[in-house]
Amino acid sequence: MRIYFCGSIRGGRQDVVVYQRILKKLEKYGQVLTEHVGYGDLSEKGEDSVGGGEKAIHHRDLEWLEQSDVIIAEVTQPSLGVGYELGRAVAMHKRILCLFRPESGRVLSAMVRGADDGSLFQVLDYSEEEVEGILEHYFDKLTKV
Ligand code: 6K6
Repeated sequence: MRIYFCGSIRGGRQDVVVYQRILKKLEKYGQVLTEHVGYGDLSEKGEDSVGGGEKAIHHRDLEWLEQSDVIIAEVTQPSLGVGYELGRAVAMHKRILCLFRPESGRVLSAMVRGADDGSLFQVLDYSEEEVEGILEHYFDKLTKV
């Protein structure tokens, strides 16, 4: 299974430790195409370490999105890029799970929460210590679909 993980880069790196925890778990379920989202040394500038500039990043990420079987997005830290990826993934009819931590004090965008259709697009509220269990449950159900 190919997994595309979305998390904030230029939107702010406050949750990088949570991204790393999610990525560690996701690796058990398949090939994660976007491990770089969890890099601890990546700043909010989101430097282009691969070369080719922002067009190349956009092009490559959309190719990975096309190739992915499931998209997991941590959406607590608002990010334009993650919102964009989610919109593109919906248009591709991809299976999407958004994870949000209400204890952050934030309120999730209505455009994300309102997209939950109980099937292909799901939004789950969670607290950090629950994340592994939530992913186990999600992927268990997915493999039985
Ligand atoms: C190189 C190594 C790590 O990061 C880079 C360069 N920047 C990006 N590389 C790959 N994907 C990116 C990069 N910047 C943003 N994205 C994508 O947008 C990721 O898949 C994230 O899910 C999302 C973050 O968007 P912003 O708006 O918070 O940056």
